[in-house]
Amino acid sequence: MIFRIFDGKMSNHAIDIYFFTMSPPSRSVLLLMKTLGLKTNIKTINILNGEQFKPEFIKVNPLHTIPTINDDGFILSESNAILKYLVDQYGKDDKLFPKDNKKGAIVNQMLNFGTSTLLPRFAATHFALMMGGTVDEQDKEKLKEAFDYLNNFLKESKWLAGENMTVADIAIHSTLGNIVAAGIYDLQSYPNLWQWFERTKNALSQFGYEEIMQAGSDAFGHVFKTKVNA
Ligand SMILES: N[C@@H](CCC(=O)N[C@@H](CS)C(=O)NCC(=O)O)C(=O)O
Repeated sequence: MIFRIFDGKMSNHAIDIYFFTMSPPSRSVLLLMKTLGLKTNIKTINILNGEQFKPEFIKVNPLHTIPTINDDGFILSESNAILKYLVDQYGKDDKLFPKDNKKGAIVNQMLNFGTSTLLPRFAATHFALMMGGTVDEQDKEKLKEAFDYLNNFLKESKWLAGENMTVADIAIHSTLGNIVAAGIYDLQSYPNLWQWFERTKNALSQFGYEEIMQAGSDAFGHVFKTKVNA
């Protein structure tokens, strides 16, 4: 029997998730759903083929971003909002997103760092290469600054926001997964960050890490390397 440390409240219905495997915020939401033991109905939106612009999806999310969920008619986009909603609505307890104001604020700080700093810096350094261009030195340094920030933070702390793993660990791990798979930056040279990366992977292994995180980042790594070496 699997010991489910993050058992969710029982939910009989499946929640729709508009998802693409290579998208870090999509993966963190899906992995959280699995961690909470929720039933999911995955609706793949292949953004490489422009499927996010299909009228059916624009009706659901006019901003055409994934992840988006539809929980029994309640439609929500923006991964950080979705992560909080799911823990509040279905978490057996508040470990993955503490209700305590200050603890919750640190989770928010890290989630916002993930989507407002890390994800754009990842995009600036990797998407230009995929399009056949070059990357500014300044953009490389900015990405390394983000690694340094996380590495220093993790000197004092086992997890990114307090004494337990939270949704911030899942979200930031997801973006770093694409960076590791692309193979340009060596995260192993940031020892605290690398140990935490492995720790998070182990903690999530029983909730579908391989099928969701590993498979998705590997798929991104493959496309990245194919385009860059073409
Ligand atoms: N801030 C959003 C970002 C979502 C986002 O940009 N998703 C990308 C994939 S990683 C996407 O949907 N791109 C397609 C598009 O914007 O048309 C979130 O955290 O959910």
